[in-house]
Amino acid sequence: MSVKNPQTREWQDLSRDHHLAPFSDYKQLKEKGPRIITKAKGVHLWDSEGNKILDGMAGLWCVAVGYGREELAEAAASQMRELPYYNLFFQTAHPPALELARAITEVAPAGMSHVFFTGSGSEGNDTNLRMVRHYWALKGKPQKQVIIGRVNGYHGSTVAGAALGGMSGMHEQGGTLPGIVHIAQPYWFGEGGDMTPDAFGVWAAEQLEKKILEVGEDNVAAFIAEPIQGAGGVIIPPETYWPKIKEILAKYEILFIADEVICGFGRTGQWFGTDYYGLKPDLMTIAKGLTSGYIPMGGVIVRDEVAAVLSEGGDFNHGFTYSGHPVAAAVALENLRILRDEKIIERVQAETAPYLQKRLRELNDHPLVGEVRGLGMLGAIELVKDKATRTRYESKGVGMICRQFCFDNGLIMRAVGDTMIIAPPLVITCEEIDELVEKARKCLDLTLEALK
Ligand code: PXG
Repeated sequence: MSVKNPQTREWQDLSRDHHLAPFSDYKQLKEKGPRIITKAKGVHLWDSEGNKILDGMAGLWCVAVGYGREELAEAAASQMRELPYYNLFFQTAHPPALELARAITEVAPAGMSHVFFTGSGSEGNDTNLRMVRHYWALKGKPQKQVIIGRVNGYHGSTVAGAALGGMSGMHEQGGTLPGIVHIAQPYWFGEGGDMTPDAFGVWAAEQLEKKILEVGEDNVAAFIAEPIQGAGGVIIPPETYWPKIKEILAKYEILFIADEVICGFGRTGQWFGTDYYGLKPDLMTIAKGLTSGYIPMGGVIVRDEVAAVLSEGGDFNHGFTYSGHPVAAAVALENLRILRDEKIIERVQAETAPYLQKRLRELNDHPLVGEVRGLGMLGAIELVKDKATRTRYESKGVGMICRQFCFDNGLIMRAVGDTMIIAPPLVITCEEIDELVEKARKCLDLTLEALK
């Protein structure tokens, strides 16, 4: 790649010589060098070559309130001056973490009034794994160990996160653990075959019951799922799926962990994905939108019945140096204040999400598009060779071609295989949505042209 700014080359050399990047094709990265992002404001990024890019992914699904919010910088700076660090271990605490715990439970579903803090979503899911097993041990059922996840679910990149998730590429690289099993995902477009979406939704949900019976209810600790799978490709389950899962969960004595890392804090137009679907989780994993990504923080929101058992249980031998970090907590508190006071989630629900969904669906008429689906501030565009039969192009990598065109034309859209996905900042305006959809159409045109 030729560069205009000599500093770009310097940074790319640093990348090649000193940096091991997360989730990247190392060979390709070495050859091409990374794009260097240098600043951001609102929903736009700038790279070191001076290109302005609309960030259709809110960073990695996290920058809910948009870039460049002074209040968040101020919250961090003033907390650093007051108390830059202390921990929550061994019978100590500090005001930001405690006040944040209360603020989170004020927006969480009723009956979930305790929070365990972590540094990330992955650590949140590690916490879940240990917490549910500890819970059942305290209840006198230590054999309840197995956790049921889903194929193509994403729960993070620590060993427990990778193992709970259903990404084969991660399992193959040391990401498995005993006592974790997976069931089918509710991905109608890719896997529904001849079934109607509704019939497929019921079928996919029934796999949970089948698995509980196969493993034995006495051995199952929990089921973990994202209300809408994000990293798996914005997979919005058929309408029959969650009601059927709810029915099954009510029948068996197992805990339900809703991984709200992507859906939480407004992405669906409700505070949590479980609010949108009317689910009743026992534990909810949170991260990303909690701080709008300005600083790392995650956690687990815990239902009162579970918290009550834990609180009688003596030591819980688990926690992180940065659990509830005061600076992160101060930023999260301010971020929640912004979400609440500026009625950002209300605006998503009433105005911008309906507009985004309407405009995105206009892309259905494009010859390359097999399906447009979306909900709230989430969207997916399936790229296909044949719409009617949902047939993909044989040559893999149509998504990557499209993604490159997007990048080169000032739009960040992610490719999951041949599925293009978006999750813009929640503060995106209708005019910016127009910009997003127009750029997306242009890149679909360029992709189609390149395939000819
Ligand atoms: N659960 C879910 C549902 C996630 O989406 C995690 C847990 C892990 O969170 P941390 O903070 O440990 O990364 C995630 C993270 C992608 C992508 O390419 C998605 C995530 C992370 C990185 C890349 O879509 N999700």
